[in-house]
Amino acid sequence: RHKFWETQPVGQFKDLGNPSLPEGPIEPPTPLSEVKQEPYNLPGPYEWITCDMDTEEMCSEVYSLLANNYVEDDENMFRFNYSKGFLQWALRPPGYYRSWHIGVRVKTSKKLVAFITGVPARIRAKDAVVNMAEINFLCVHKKLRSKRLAPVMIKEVTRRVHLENIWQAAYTAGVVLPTPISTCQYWHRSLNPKKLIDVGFSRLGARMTMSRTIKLYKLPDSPITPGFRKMELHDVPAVTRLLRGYLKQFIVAPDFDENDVEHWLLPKEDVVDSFLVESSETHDVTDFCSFYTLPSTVIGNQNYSNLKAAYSYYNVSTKTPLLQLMNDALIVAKKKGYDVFNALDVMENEVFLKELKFGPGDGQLQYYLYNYRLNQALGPSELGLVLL
Ligand code: NHW
Ligand code: EN5
Repeated sequence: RHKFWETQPVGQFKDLGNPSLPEGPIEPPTPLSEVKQEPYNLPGPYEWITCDMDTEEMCSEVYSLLANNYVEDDENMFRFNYSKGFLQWALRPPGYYRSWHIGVRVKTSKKLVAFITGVPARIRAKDAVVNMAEINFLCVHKKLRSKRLAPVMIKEVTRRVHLENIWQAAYTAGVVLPTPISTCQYWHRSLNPKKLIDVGFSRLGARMTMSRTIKLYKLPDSPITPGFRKMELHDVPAVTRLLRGYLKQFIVAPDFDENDVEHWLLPKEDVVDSFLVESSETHDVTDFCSFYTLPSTVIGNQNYSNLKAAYSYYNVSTKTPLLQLMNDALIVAKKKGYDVFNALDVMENEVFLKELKFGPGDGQLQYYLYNYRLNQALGPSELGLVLL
């Protein structure tokens, strides 16, 4: 069934629920001198390139490939439209390797036709903090699908990760492969219900009129919680402490230090938004919430071409109830012009989803580890990791 994935060091379906297999690395590292020194062979017309995401030209080429060929929903109505600024942010975290930003071009025309990336991350699984690659943005041009290019892309990124002496990876996908560590559900909270219905993202509920629907999703003009404000550079140490303390409870979670928090959570316009609650008495940071911006192209609509979506990222509540904190996140997202606020059922998100009028989407997200076995699948609430 999975001619490629059956050859890879990942949990196999036949081994599901076999407790005799040890947790941890599936295969040991090999000496670096034994890692293949040359790139894998591509079909004749194509060549590998390393993408320099510092340059505007390269960023634009990658942006266009993804905008036209990346992930769509199951009815092909929407396609992710990651912005250039988002791609630069996602691909250049602390300690990133340029060699992990991999493109495939047509030799003759130089046209970019495929892409895959990795970025380094420390991820804790149970008690072990493991150096991993987070793999994302795997994309093959629509006209080159089903030619088994994806396995070559995956083997090449694996080789380049190995060359940095890293032997594990984490990735998510909408499709089921051997074998998920967890299956998560997407939930959606309408902020601009009229537009969402007009573009076919959502439907008018049974026994609902447009005006009742608009009223149902109405939100206040500004956040409710006293001391709720945008995160600033000087907050990095306090947010790092808060987040590290919070993420300890999950079975799989990133191990963020201050550099990571500065990169991944300091607000960046139209890329990532972060807010915190500062106590008026102690000036302590007691609560934190964040979301990233990922618009989608609306594929065949007369009236609209884009959907502006916020995706729940990392949230921590110690004093403000999570429900109230996330309601404030919805309020600021609405105020900033987002059409919809999306979230997965990871971490403690279950406690606010239904209450804050999120509804389940038609999409799921599977989480995977490469070359690392966990003995049983995790519930979404045991996951403390959000990939972009
Ligand atoms: S998930 C988003 C993936 N991208 C898209 O869905 C964009 C639209 N689709 C495409 O561009 C986030 C193509 O359909 C792609 C497949 C390129 C997806 N992950 O070339 P063939 C990520 O980026 C397997 C992994 O003929 P294609 C995460 C499939 O099961 N494998 O197909 C990426 C089959 O193998 P099998 C996937 O449609 C994680 C083989 O590819 C997959 O022309 C990557 C068919 O290849 C997916 N999303 O191209 C893994 N989709 O065994 C990283 C299909 O079943 C692993 N396949 O025969 C770790 C590496 C690092 C390790 C370091 C130690
Ligand atoms: C790796 N970083 O299917 C990412 N999205 O539900 C790659 N559905 O937006 C993996 N089909 O349910 C990506 N509206 C996997 C996800 C791929 C994209 C995807 C789903 C997630 C989605 C929308 C639109 C469906 C359009 C028709 C959806 C219903 C919203 C409704 C709002 C009101 C309350 C009930 C729900």
